[in-house]
Amino acid sequence: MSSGQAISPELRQWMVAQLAAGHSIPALRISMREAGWHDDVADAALAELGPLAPMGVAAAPEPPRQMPGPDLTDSPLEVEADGRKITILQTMQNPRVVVFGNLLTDEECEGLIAAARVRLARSLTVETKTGGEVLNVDRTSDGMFFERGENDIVKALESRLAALLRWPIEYGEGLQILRYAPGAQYRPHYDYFDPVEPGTPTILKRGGQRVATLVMYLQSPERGGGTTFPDVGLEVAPVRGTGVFFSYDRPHPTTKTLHGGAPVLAGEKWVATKWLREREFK
Ligand code: PD2
Ligand code: ZN
Repeated sequence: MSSGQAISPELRQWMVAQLAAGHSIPALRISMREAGWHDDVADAALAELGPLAPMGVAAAPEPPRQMPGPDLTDSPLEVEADGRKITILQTMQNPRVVVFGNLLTDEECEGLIAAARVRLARSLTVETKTGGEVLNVDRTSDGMFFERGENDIVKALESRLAALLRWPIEYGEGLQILRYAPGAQYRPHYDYFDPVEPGTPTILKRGGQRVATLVMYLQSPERGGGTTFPDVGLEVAPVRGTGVFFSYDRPHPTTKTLHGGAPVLAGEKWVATKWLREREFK
């Protein structure tokens, strides 16, 4: 191809999603041009989609075969990961949610907070319209990211989570730390990247979709700050050392993984979030 831009599976998936959402082919071409795709790539991709294009609705993206998550066959009360006994406090099938206890020691929580505190900035989220990062009015916490394996606590925690969730360390994003002051919240959202947004194919080039989230509580607020799942009326209490895991086998609201951080009413809430991707996140 003269432009050197390849038609990736993600680009194809995004195009199918656009058509499924009722966008016309000319509208698709305009969106692709705005997202930086050359016209010859757009035309080649549309031609390749060919007879599929008019029946985009039927061509829904396939869910990945394997999903991260703990081995809960025989309903254990605890699961061992890297020699640590992690307790299973609560599970839900749809959405897939598991609440873990004894996930981190108090020292690990304090160490992560101390290392993150000096690097906090008002949180950015990935902007799916362009693939860049923007200030998000829906999230009023402060945040930062650790590199994968950046320090000993991060390394130990990542190894533990890989064992617990049976997902390679290399498929995880760097740990995100968020601090919520009183009044701060994270309005309900999905953690996957919306397939209909034009910036999504660019984001997905690095590691594919997000397929699961683990929110770990490093410091409990005095009141408020639960993690909510509005579709099912679930609220997980933000207790230090525990965490809530949820997975989504497709980037779609049918996963019921809409979730938010309720406003902190008193005290400060600190969390660490680990997002897991479909493939290696380099
Ligand atoms: O801090 C939370 O409870 C929370 C809620 C929703 C964190 C996230 N989402 C996240 O980091 O994606
Ligand atoms: Zn989230």
